[in-house]
Parts: sequence; C-alpha cells; structure tokens
Amino acid sequence: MAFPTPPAILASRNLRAEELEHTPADTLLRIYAWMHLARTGDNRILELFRQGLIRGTVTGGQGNEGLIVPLALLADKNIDVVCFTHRDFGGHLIWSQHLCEHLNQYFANADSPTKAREGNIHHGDIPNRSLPMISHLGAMLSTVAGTTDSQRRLGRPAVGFAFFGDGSSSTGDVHETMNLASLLSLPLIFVIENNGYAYSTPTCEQFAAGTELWKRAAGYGIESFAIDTNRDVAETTKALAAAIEKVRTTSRPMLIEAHTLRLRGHAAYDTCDYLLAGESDGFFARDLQPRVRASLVALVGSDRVEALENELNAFLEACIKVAVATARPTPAGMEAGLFAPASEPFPWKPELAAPAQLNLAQALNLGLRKILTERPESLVMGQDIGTYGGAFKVTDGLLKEFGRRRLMNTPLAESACTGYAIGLALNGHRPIEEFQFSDFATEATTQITLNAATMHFRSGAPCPLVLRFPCGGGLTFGSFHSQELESFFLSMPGIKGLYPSTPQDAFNALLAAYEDNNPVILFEHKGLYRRGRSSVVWDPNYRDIWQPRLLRSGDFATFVTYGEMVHLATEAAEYFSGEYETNFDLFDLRALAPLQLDSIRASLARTGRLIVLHEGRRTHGFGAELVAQLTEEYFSGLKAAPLRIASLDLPVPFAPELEHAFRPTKEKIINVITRWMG
Ligand SMILES: Cc1ncc(C[n+]2csc(CCOP(=O)(O)OP(=O)(O)O)c2C)c(N)n1
Ligand SMILES: [Mg+2]
Repeated sequence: MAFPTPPAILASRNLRAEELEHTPADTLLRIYAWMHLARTGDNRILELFRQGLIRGTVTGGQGNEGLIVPLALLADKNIDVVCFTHRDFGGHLIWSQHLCEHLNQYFANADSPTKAREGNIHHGDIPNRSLPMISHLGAMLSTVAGTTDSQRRLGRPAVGFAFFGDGSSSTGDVHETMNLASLLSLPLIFVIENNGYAYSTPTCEQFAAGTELWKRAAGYGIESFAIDTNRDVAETTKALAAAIEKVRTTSRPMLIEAHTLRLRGHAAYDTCDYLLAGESDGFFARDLQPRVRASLVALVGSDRVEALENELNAFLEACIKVAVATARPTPAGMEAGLFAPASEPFPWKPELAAPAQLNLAQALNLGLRKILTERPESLVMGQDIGTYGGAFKVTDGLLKEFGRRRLMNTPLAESACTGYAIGLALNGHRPIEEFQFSDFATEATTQITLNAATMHFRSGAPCPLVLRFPCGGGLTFGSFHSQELESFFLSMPGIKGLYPSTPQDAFNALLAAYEDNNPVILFEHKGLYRRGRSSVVWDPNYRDIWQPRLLRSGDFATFVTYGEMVHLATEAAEYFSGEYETNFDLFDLRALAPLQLDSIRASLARTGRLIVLHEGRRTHGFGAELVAQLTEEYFSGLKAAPLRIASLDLPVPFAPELEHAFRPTKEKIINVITRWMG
C-alpha cells in the first residue's frame, strides 16, 4: 500500500546548531514540527491502544521530545549508531523510515520492521545502524558500543548514542559498558533520560546519591553533565551539538544526564496512584512543547503554526489509515526465520600454516590464526587472551602476530563484552569471543540467549558470532569451572552449537562456526585440550561437522554421545566388542543445535536399541531431548527402553573422589550398559 507523502517540512531530517543563529524561526519551526508529530503520534497510539487496535504495551515519549528530537536531528544518520528506548518514538521518526513503517510496528502488521515478531517500539533499522531494543534495560548499551567501534574500525568517524532511563542506570550492563567504552576510548554518548521515575519507583529510591546521576561517570573517567531538556530547546540543541562534536573529534565517551518528563505515566496501564497530589500537574506545567509553540506564534504568527499542525495531523491520520488497512501477519516463514540462511563457504586457502600433529588446543590456535590471517573482518576477544595466551593457551602467540585491535584482552565484563561483540557482528565484523570458562557465560545469559539469539528472528539481520566455551569437568575444578551448559543455553531458540571431540573436528568446527551467520557456541572440553595429538589437515569438507559422524558399526544398539564422552564410549564399545562380540553403531553427535538426526534415526530403525551418553546432568539434560526426538518415530520398533547415561543431578563436586562418583566413567558406562543388556 502506498505511503502518504510527508509534509515538506519533514523532508530534511538533519540539523546543524548554527541554523538556529542563521534562520532561527525556520529552524525552530522544523524542530517543532518533529516534536508535534512525535507528541501527537504518541497520543494517537495511546488512543488506538485503548480502542483495542494496538496490542502489547504502549510506553509513550510525551515529555521526552525536548531531548530526543534535537538529538536525532543533530546526529549524522549516515554513519552514527543509535539504540532508542521505549520513550523515543520521536527519535525513530527522525532517524529513518516512513511513519507508516513505525506504525506498522505498533500495529504488528505483516510489513512491520520486525515482521510482527516483536511488538511495541522494539524495532530498529539495522542497515541504518538503528539497533532494535530488547526489553532488558541496559542490555543494548554495549551493542551500541560494538557497532560504533565497528564503524570506527571501518574508518568512519561515527558517534554512538546509548539511551537509558534513570531506573535502567542501576543495571550492571550500564556500568560494564561505561567502563568498556572508556577503556576502549569509544566515541559513545551515554544519555540518561531521567524522568524521575522507573515505573513507580522515584530516582531517590534508585540511588543513595540522590538525583545527580551524571556524577557517576567520573568513576569511569568519562566527562559528563546534566541538562534540563524542558527549559529551552535552542539551548538544548546547542549543548547537544557541542557534545556530539566533542565526542566525534576526541573519540572519548561522554555521559549526559538529560532531565526529561514522563507526562503519561509509565505505560498505558499505569494507574499513577503513586504520584503525590498535584505532581502530575507540575509535570504539565514544565512541559516544553506549549512554550516552544508560544515562541513560534510570536515569531511566525499563529496562522502558520496552526497550518503546520493541521498538515502534520492530516499526515498522521492518513498514515494511521494505511496502517489499519495493512495486512495482518501470517505464520508463513516464521519458523524458517529463526536462523539466518546458510552463507556461501568462505574462499579459504586450501592449506594450513603448519599442518602437523596437534592437540585440540593447538588445532584451535591454528584455526584462529587461519581466520585472523585470511578474514579481515575477524577479531578475537576474551580475558587474558593477549600476552598470556588465554587460560588454556588457545590464543598463544596470536597477539604478537595480529596486534591488540584484532586480539583484544577484555575486562571482566562478560555481559557488556558479549553485547559489544553483537554490535560488531551487526555491522559486518565477525567476532570470536572466548569465555575463560563456559561457566562464566552465565554472566552473559541475556546477551547470548535474548539479544543475539533472537536477533535474526526479530530483525532479519544476521548476527555472526562464535562463542568459545571451555567446558566440562574431570579436572577437580568444582562447580564453577566444570559445567556442561549445552542444555542450559541451547534450550533457547536461535543459537547453534558444535561440540568437537578431536583436534581435526575442533579445527573444522571453528571454521564452520566462523562462517555461519548466526551465533554459534563452540563447546571445547577442557580435558581434551591436551589429550594427545593427531594430524590436522585442511579438510575441504569441514562443513560436515554439522552432521553426526559414525565412529563404529554394529547391530546391537545405536550409541549416541559427544564431547569427551566420545572417547569413553569408544573404549566401552571396544570392550563390548571384545568381551561379548556385541557391537554398536557409535555416533559422535558433533552438532548439538540444530540437531541433524537422520543418520542416527536410520541406525535406530535397524538396531531398535538406543544408548545416549553425556557428561551433563541427567535431569533436564541434553539426553532427554535426544531420546525424545530419536524414539518418537520408532517407538513401536524399539526392543528395549532407551538408556540414558549422564552425571548425577548435583552441582559439580570438587574432590576427585566425589567428582569421580558424579561423572560417567568407563567402568560406570560398561556396568550400566551390561545391566541394561540383561
Ligand atoms: C532489566 C529489566 N528489569 C525490569 C524491567 C521491567 N521494566 C520495564 S520499564 C521499567 C522502568 C524503567 O525505568 P527507567 O529506566 O527510568 O525508564 P523510563 O521507563 O522511566 O523511561 C521496568 C522496571 C526491564 N524492562 N528490564
Ligand atoms: Mg525513568
């Protein structure tokens, strides 16, 4: 459906502060036009919500326009980066796209920027570096940091705008990101939209230090100031322009505490009964919009202002009509939209720097070196991975070869660093992030499972990330350095997972994960890093890692496992072959998500018996899913109940004697299978 033509005054979405000096009336009129459209739009969205035409949550920006309109007009939309919040409808209108597209988002129409897969104001425009927010407040700041750094790495003098509320400023991500931005000297403007409340909680209940949130920046070596954006829009515009200019030229972050208003409460459903008597009237008395209007009437006359408002209102109503008449979504394509489609294989040089007998850690090192050498968009990040070479020395020697920009030591801030990696990935870079131990990835749960994993589904943008998880137990590391977290992370849709068990597979898995356009977790069992060497070669079929591999053949049962357990299963299978002349089809699963089970199903159809073995805990463990998926089609053909072998349902115990009792061992595997065989 054709979109109505916007009024001429909206044709330019850019502003320079000097225009306020040269053509004050026209410039103020332009600013007011966007403020009026934002305010009227927010009001109409609220009405449409109340009429039941818009669903979800409506969190208006009424009272935020004095900040967001000048700032969005001043930003360089050709290079800058932003993630708007739930108060920034006006910012969205100015940054990019047609009003109808933004309304389609609210109406959850088929053509909405999120294909109706996300609601409210949770959309963006990634090709134009407007990153879509997730609900988890504070989480998007680091993503803005990543995309802004990506722009700088590409030689573009971008500034990033990271918005958050007074309440959000208490989240850990905000502080991790301020620290990261300062450390990396990123040209980021952190903007606190301080409207005095987080839902019903006043700022004084948010911080002991009262309302001077801007002072927090000093702790991170970041310049900051506060501004009342409801006082004078020209003053605000000049102050913001100066700040943007400074950040653009110095490439140092800055924090602005913008005092704003929340005229309509938290959201459409907010009863606002926590406000003091007369407090709401006080907000409206401070509202900037009528004062801007009055000064414009004085400058250009009421007829011109009214004519402009009428034109904008007519445009808005015409756009609402279009949005109401636009097609509703259908589920077609929804499931296919979870993952970004497979990329073409990269043109890897069919050779290795040093083909040799390698252990698994060295194979990964070789893979990283190959990626860093051949793929300029790649970078590797993680704690202690530089001079030290990583806790397990997987990145040994790479810093010297590739330098700090490509091989980044990160602070202890898993969440912000992962959000930063996501931001890089959204702008064409391909980060590989090493978690020191997979256990610490729980610190980045929101970033991995909600920000990265849902990205393609809700925005259509690829999010190519490799998350390296040194995992697994048996090394006397206790509960916080030993876990197998595959069922924890892979139960969330949108993440792929590979779990190699040999040096060659680890090398292949790294390349396959690297060129995938989705977040891929690479599970690396710490016990395998240095367990023996074997030859690693250039394998043109490296993508076969996404399929299970048949290691041994037999008729008695289908035996499925992965990771370190592959080696124990192999020994157990040798034992049964030698002692009982009983043989199994033994599969190394390799790809945990998406599961590719056809060859295993075919085996099960033949053998009628299933054994699943893994190191992770039994209850809610990965084996439960495997058994369910493998047996649902062949249930009537099964000759025995499927056998699950796993660890105990406990935290990983520390002492070797206890851990031995906790994990599957060769003896336990043999005993359990023997009993099962009857
Ligand atoms: C991490 C997180 N916790 C809780 C919520 C639920 N929630 C949504 S908006 C909101 C208040 C946010 O206040 P503030 O950051 O001041 O922004 P404002 O709504 O005032 O603009 C809360 C608690 C959330 N979205 N994210
Ligand atoms: Mg607030």
